[in-house]
Amino acid sequence: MKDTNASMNQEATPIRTVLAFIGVGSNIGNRLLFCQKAVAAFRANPVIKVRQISSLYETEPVDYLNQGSFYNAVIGIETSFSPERLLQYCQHIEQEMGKKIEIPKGPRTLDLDLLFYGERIMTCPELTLPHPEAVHRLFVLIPLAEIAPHWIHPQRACSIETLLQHFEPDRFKDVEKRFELGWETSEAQGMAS
Ligand code: PH2
Ligand code: MG
Ligand code: MG
Repeated sequence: MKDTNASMNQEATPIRTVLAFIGVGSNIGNRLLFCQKAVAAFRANPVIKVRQISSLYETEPVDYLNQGSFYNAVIGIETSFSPERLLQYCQHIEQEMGKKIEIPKGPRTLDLDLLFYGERIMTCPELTLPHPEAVHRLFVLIPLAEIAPHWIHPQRACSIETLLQHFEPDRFKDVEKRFELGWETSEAQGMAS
């Protein structure tokens, strides 16, 4: 009896998990399908629980302008992976989808950006948290505000909703909702453009 209790207690030891947000983007080929496959790959990993999924938006390219429009979404996941291990898993999914970057910030089949890992702040050659570009990108902030409007940016010490208020109204037209939640399931396939 004693032994049983001991092993039960061990099994019940909570594993510390963190809420992380990941930006999903695609602008080559079947963009909807690549984004769907990304969500499926996160769901397939036992160390990751997908908690939130934004709508899927069609967005005008930024930074490198001579490329097609993107499909972008943000997902919220809970995981016990370290940031480095989570980044590795994101890169693994990107490779599976045939990501090849010929031009920096240029076209890609699938891009997965680690935006926030809890409140973690870090700067390494491989990974900076929070993602330094997130606050400048409406294609990140708009979907993120949909699933986590009150999330506090640990460096700006203000919410996503508040960050959005700093953008000129006419910039919002570059981020257009294409698919409501449910896009991540294969039934949405018929709607692909
Ligand atoms: N990603 C880039 C460069 N430009 N523009 C939009 N709209 N969406 C993106 O995901 C994006 C971009 C490089 O990762
Ligand atoms: Mg990116
Ligand atoms: Mg990237």
